[in-house]
Amino acid sequence: MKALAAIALGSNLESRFGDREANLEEAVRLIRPLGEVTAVSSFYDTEPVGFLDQPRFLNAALLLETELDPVVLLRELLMVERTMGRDRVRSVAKGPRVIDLDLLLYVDATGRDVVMSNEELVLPHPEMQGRRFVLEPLEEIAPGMVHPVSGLTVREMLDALQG
Ligand code: PH2
Ligand code: MG
Ligand code: MG
Repeated sequence: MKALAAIALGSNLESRFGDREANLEEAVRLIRPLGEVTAVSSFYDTEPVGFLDQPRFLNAALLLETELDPVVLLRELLMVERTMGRDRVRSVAKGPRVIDLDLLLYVDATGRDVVMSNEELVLPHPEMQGRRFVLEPLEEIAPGMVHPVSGLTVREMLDALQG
């Protein structure tokens, strides 16, 4: 058994690859060598959340079976962001970006849900349960995946948001 990672994707700027859709497609292409991409959600056009004065996002989620441990996987995802031209040094926090890749959930090769927190990585992603733009795409491909702290499934977390 390999580990299973749930990853969120977002884009709200054009890049040398093209529009937001082209950016998500390029990111999926660059993630493929990190393991086996077993599902990719539809792309969702979403209202910016948090920092409102920025273009609308295109959001998606994917599932990756991988042999990389969570921190190594995170570093690879950040490398994909950089390869695609994301500049974290000069950008506004939560502001416009060519590509954002967030590691949401990680189930290790023995089936254990990873819960961890250090300066490099927090798992599960601390904001996932409050974000419709994360839960809606993830629900499409992994409705029964469980948040190991709350015990809620992705579908239940989404239902709790629509309240
Ligand atoms: N990402 C943010 C802040 N706000 N809003 C939407 N709709 N989609 C995002 O991916 C997003 C956001 C910071 O990562
Ligand atoms: Mg993010
Ligand atoms: Mg991010």
